[in-house]
Amino acid sequence: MNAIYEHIKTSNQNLLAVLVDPDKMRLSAIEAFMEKVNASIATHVFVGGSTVDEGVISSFVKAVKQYTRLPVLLFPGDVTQLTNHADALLFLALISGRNSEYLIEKQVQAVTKLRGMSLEVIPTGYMLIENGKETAVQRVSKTLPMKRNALDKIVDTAKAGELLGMKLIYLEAGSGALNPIDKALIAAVKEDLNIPLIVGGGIKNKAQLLETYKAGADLVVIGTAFEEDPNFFNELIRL
Ligand code: 1GP
Repeated sequence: MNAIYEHIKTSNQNLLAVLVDPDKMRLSAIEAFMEKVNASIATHVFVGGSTVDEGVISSFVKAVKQYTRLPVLLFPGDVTQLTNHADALLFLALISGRNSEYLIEKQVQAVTKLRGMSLEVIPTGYMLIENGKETAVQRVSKTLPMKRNALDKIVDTAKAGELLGMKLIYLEAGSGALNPIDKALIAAVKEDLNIPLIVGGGIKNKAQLLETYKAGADLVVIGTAFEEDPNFFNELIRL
C-alpha cells in the first residue's frame, strides 16, 4: 500500500502541497480555506506543526478530510501528532542535524502507535537549511541548520539519505523563512538524486513557486503565504 508515494514518484506534474499548521489556523477556518485549496492547483495537503498539542492534529485532519479529496499527509513535529485519520505519514529523520532524538529516538517511539494504524509510511530525509533567521524546527529540534553555502555537504547529505533507503528528500528553509532555498542548491541536490525532492519554506508568490519547480523540485510546500493572504490562491486557480 504505497499509492501516494508512487504517485509522487511517477507523476510528471508539478506537485504542490498546502501546509495546514494548527498552530497558526483555527479549526473553524478550515472549511473556507479548503474551498480555496480545492479550486487551486494544489495536489496534496500536509498537516503538522512544530508545537501542536496532542489531539489537535486529529481534529484538523478530520476537518480537512471532510472538505477535500486531496491526499492528506502528516508532517509531524512530534510523535504525539500521529493520527490514523490521515492518508499517509512523512516519517521524518532530521538528517541535517546530529541530535539522535530526531534521527532515531522519536521514530522508535512512533512504532507502537503505527502498529495500530493503517497509514502509508513514507521514509523522508528532512534537511533544514539556513535562511537568515532562526526557525521553529531549529528551536524545537535543538539542531543547527546546514549552512546554505555548504553545497557539497548538502548534496552528500541528501544522497546519504537516499542510500539509507529514504524515499523522499525534503529541503526545508523553515516556515516563514526570509529566503527560500537557493535555486542552485535545489538543482545540485536534484541532479544527484534518484528519489523525489520536496522543497519548502519562505515561498511567497507564483514566480518563486515556478522557479522552484524549474530548479528541480518535484513537490513544493507552501504554508505561510496562504495563511497570510488567502488571495494568493487566486493566482493558482486550476484551469
Ligand atoms: C514549512 O516548508 C514548510 O515546514 C512551508 O513553509 O510556511 O514558509 O510556506 P512556509
